[in-house]
Amino acid sequence: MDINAWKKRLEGLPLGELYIYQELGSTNQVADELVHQGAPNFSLISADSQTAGKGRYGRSWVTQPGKALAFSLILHPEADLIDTNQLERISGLGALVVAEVLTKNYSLNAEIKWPNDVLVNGKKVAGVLVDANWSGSELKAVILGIGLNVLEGSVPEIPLNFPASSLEELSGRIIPRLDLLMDILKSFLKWYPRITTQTFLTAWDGYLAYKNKHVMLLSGEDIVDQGQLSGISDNGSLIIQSDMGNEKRYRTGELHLRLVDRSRK
Ligand code: BT5
Repeated sequence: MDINAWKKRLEGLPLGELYIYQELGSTNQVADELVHQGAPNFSLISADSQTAGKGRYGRSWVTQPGKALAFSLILHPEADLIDTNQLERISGLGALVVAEVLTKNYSLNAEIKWPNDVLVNGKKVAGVLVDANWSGSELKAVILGIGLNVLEGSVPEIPLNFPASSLEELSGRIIPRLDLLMDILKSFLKWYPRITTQTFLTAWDGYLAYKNKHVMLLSGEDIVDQGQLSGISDNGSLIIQSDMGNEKRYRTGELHLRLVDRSRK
């Protein structure tokens, strides 16, 4: 990766400070340290590879050299733009911008598997990780991290928690990583000021995978609920018409979704 070329293109966007590395432990981790050093809004931390990439709840995310995108944005949300009860929206925003760019700019069949995965043709190609940076009870910053499997060889050859692939394998095309990053950042800059609007929720809802399908909501291996997935609520919760007969709303937490194949007995 040509760090200077990346910096030059990225300088054309209205971002904060730019930190572009060949290799890092975790871009979210470094972003967290930079918040303490006063890094401004929209600062970007990007790495060609990560040696300790983070997934949710202590899981890990693998970023192989030269194959993927791994980056984090530091956000200092204004109190009226987002409050601490709405961090789900930032995670939704990350997934929305990736899904929208893949669909509109690259004609891929992208969907959001609530809460934080982006699927193409049903396979996971990207994950979103939002970390909050607190100073006592005050929210200092939010870190939006995105990992995206771009080229063949980006998916690690280890057992994964969900079937995964790369954009190259799914589309047969080599998408230049810097072009894709520029597109995603532009989409982010467009959507971020609208994060409290109904337009944002409608767009997010529009990319949801398994809409009107029967799903299982799990916490680890435990089934929390089963029912038909209806959509996203006004506060970014997932709405399920539960098999128990009533409508249920779920906030992120350590939850994940599986499609239930009802054709199988
Ligand atoms: C996620 O977690 O999907 C969020 C991943 C966020 C990664 C970005 S990269 C930039 C920023 N800096 C960081 O340190 N992290 C963020 P989760 O839903 O918990 O999924 C994690 C699981 O995905 C792992 O336990 C593996 O099973 C699987 N996995 C790991 N690497 C993968 C990859 N490259 N492609 C697909 N699946 C992967």
